[in-house]
Amino acid sequence: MSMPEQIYNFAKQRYADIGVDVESALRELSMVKVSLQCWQGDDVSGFENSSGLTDGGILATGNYPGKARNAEQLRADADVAFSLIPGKHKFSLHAIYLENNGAKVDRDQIEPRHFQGWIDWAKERKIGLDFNPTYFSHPLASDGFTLSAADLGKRKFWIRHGIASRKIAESMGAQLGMKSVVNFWMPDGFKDIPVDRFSPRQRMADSLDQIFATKIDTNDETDALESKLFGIGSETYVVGSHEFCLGYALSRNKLICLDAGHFHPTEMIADKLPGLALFVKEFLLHVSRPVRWDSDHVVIWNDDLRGIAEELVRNNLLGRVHIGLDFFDATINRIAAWVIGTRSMLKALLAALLEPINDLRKWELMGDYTKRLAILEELKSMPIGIIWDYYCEKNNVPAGTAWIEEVKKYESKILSEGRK
Ligand code: RNT
Ligand code: ZN
Repeated sequence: MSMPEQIYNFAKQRYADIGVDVESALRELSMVKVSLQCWQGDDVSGFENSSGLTDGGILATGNYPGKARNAEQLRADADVAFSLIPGKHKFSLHAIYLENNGAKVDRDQIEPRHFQGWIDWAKERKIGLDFNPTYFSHPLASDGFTLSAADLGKRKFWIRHGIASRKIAESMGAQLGMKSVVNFWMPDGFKDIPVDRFSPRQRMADSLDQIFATKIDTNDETDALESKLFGIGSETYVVGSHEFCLGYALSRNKLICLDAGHFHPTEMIADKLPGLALFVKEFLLHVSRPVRWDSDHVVIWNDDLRGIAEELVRNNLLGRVHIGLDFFDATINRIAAWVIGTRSMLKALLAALLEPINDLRKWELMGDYTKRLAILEELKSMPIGIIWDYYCEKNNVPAGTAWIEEVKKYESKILSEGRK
């Protein structure tokens, strides 16, 4: 049943009463692209071999049935997710999601042709693609070092992987007419107390410099660096710490990628956005949900997410941010995970777009913190759900809870076809 016009008009009027133009908020929302992470679809396994996620300090837990085992299945699953999310978005691939008819291609040998299936798929759907070199789940990463490895042969292998990845993204960007963001996340680090915290960073910076020395068309490709506080097996020391990545990004004109799970538990990435906005041109976000640690739970519409969306909107940063999702939960339906996370991200942005920000700023400047707090609190119970449902309907995707049934139907179908 679609929503009666009066209901939407009533909600719209409630916002107009506090000076908010709903139609213009929806227009802005429709321009936002969220990059859905391919790795939620198969627990970061990829299609290189059957061993799946190994080393790298990250962990997918759970054994919910029906995970995608090949690119075709993963694309079919992503199609279902996209059909339940309003708007046109992007898909983020890791290098291990290559297609080569079962034959082994090592990481330093990957080429655009190994991703042509993905590019054709994206083109048909008018979505963009982002890319990630994979610096984990590989014998040459199993001792915990890649771009910062002391062994030169190993380091060179990973440098070649970085260059190959950028070329693939360049081809994606050119073919799709939409810039592809390459995110460099290296798990390199020590479990226990190192005596030399400097040399690995020097080596990593040098490796990155070599990777970025290759000329790539900046209309088609751009690069980001993702920092991390710790990982499983790198509890004491991570080469790519926040200071390292931020220093590198600022000095080399690269994007900084902020992952919501990569900081101390009470440290929010939301406040880093206005903190950095004066100094960096663009950001990449890995919107994730840490629970006690970097657990990569499915993103929900909680205060952390509200905060991120508010800072993006209030500081006019939507044109300077690439919003990527990063979670991988194998205990629930993986398509539902994408849908829940992406819809939550969009709802948080909608809520931020529906704030009477100019008035709020005015009251803050006048020192009227009472009014500021009162209005912020009242905003939470404004009829945003009605606006959201209207937006979904307008974009021909299920409003409210109706999408859940669609996922269930698809699940029964693929399980009955024998997917385990
Ligand atoms: C790991 C990083 C990284 C990965 C993906 C799979 O802690 O967040 O972004 O999650 O590259
Ligand atoms: Zn991340």
